[in-house]
Amino acid sequence: MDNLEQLVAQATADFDAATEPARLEEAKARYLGKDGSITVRLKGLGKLPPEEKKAAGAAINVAKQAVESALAARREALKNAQLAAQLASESLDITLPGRGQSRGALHPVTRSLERIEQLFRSIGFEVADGPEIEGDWHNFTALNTPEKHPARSMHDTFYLFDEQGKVQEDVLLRTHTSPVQIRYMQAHVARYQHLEHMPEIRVIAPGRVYRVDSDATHSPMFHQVEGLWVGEHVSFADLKGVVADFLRRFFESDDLKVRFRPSFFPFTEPSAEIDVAFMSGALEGRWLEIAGCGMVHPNVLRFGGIDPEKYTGFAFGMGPDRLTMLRYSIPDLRLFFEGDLRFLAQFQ
Ligand code: 2U9
Repeated sequence: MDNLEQLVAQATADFDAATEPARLEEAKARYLGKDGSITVRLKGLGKLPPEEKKAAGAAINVAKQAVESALAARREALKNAQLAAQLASESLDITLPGRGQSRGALHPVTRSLERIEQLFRSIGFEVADGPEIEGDWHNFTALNTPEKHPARSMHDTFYLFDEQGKVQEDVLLRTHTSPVQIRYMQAHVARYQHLEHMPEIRVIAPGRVYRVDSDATHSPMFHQVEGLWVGEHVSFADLKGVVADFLRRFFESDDLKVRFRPSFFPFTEPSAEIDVAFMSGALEGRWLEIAGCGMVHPNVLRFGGIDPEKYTGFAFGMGPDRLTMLRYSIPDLRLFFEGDLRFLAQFQ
């Protein structure tokens, strides 16, 4: 390849044919490397007669510069092509729709509890709460539950262990929310006992309660809402009116049938179970047990610091878990407490 112009053209063609940097460097070596054709020519200058050296050297250097700039241009082109390929493969399509933010929702039992609280607040009740770890006195004694009552046994109630791992006989997980009302009565009396006419007590106590029990309709932890109304002339008729009105509003059913069936609880006398019957829907015409109630037992009023000769009161208790099951036709109570989003997401 004597002709330098040809050599430059060939080098440029070789460089352009290299599609990867490694191939390009190999091509470079053939021209500019230790034994490359440009280098060999420069080395050969020494053998030329002095009068030819200058012109030949200048011509080779022009060719060398042309090869070097062709090489630099190709290096730049390969680098740009590689960057373009990388950008294309790593690019984000910002026109894709986003994955969206899924919305949380309240637990169905929480929705029922909020609804119950709102309905009772609307007729002048306060909402109270208290500890879930209770003492034997507040949970049982003050509620007129006899010493040997089965509810007090380890079979029915969760007792707490002390630091030595021994069962503490008087520390337990509350089995109902009634201790809240006992505490409420005591605080109310302490606040108003100097008055000739103590203001009425109207309070509901919603919250978690615990019993040793587990099947499709019983969970070891469940919810209760208990209500208490104490005043100078509170009667069973008031109890029937408040409870029936609440149930009709809760189930949004004006023609809901409500009946009171005589029963027994240690903390109320007389006592009744409350049944409802829907006039439409899947459960139409069937009586369902839904709550319990009664006039507060004089002993319980006394434990709360209230004179049963002067005051009477009614109380009721219901299970919002069960009310929620009925409202949404849910067959198994345990679904509420397993945290399965496929179940919970249905109540948005
Ligand atoms: C005080 C005095 C009396 C609350 C009452 C019931 C009847 C009752 C059940 C309903 C469904 C428990 O969750 S459940 O299984 N409750 O039948 N509860 S009277 O009586 C009280 C409460 C507090 C100071």
